[in-house]
Amino acid sequence: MSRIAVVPGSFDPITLGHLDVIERAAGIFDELHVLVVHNPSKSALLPVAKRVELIERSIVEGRLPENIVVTSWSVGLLVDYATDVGATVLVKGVRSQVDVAYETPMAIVNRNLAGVETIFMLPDPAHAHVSSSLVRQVAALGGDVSPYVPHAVAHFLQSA
Ligand code: COD
Repeated sequence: MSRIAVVPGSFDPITLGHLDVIERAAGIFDELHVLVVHNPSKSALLPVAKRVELIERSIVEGRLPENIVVTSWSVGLLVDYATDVGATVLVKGVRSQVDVAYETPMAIVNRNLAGVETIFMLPDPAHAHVSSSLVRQVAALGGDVSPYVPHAVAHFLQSA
C-alpha cells in the first residue's frame, strides 16, 4: 500500500526550516503533498500562487522529485484535502513547546474528523529559530534574508 502524506503550511514564504522538513518527509513517504493553505488568521505577504511557485523552485533548487506534489487549498477542512488525495498522515514541524501546544488540539481534531494522523517532526537545530514571520520582518526592514530561506526566495524578496 502506498503511504501518502501532506505537509501543510502558510509558507509565506517557505523557509529553510520548512524545506528541511519537506525533504526529510519526502524520504519517508511514497508520495508527499506540500499544501499551501490560506490561513485567515494571518495577514499574508505573498499571493498563494507565488508561494506555490517559490516552493517548487526551492525544492532541490528547482528539480522537483517525482514523489512531491506542490499545490494549494482554500476550501474546507485540511483533512478534506488529505482524504481526497488518499493521504493518511499530516506532517508538522515542531520547533518548541509553543508549536506543540498549538498543533496538538488540531492533531486530535483531525484524527477525530477523518482518521488522519499527525506526525510531529523535530527541526534541524540549524533552522529551529526560523519562521516565515521573522523572514517577512527582516525583508521589510531591508535586511539580508539569505541565511533563512532558499536561494529562490531570497532572490525574489530582495528584488521585489
Ligand atoms: N522548522 C521546522 N518546522 C517549521 C519551521 C522550522 N523552522 N517553521 C515552521 N515550521 C512548521 C510549523 O510548525 C508548521 O507545522 C508548518 O511548518 C507550517 O508553518 P507555517 O507558519 O507556514 O504555517 P501555519 O503555522 O500558518 O499553519 C497553517 C496550517 C494551515 C497548516 C494550520 O493552520 C492548520 O493545520 N490548519 C488546519 C485548518 C483546519 O482544517 N482546521 C480544522 C480542524 S483542526
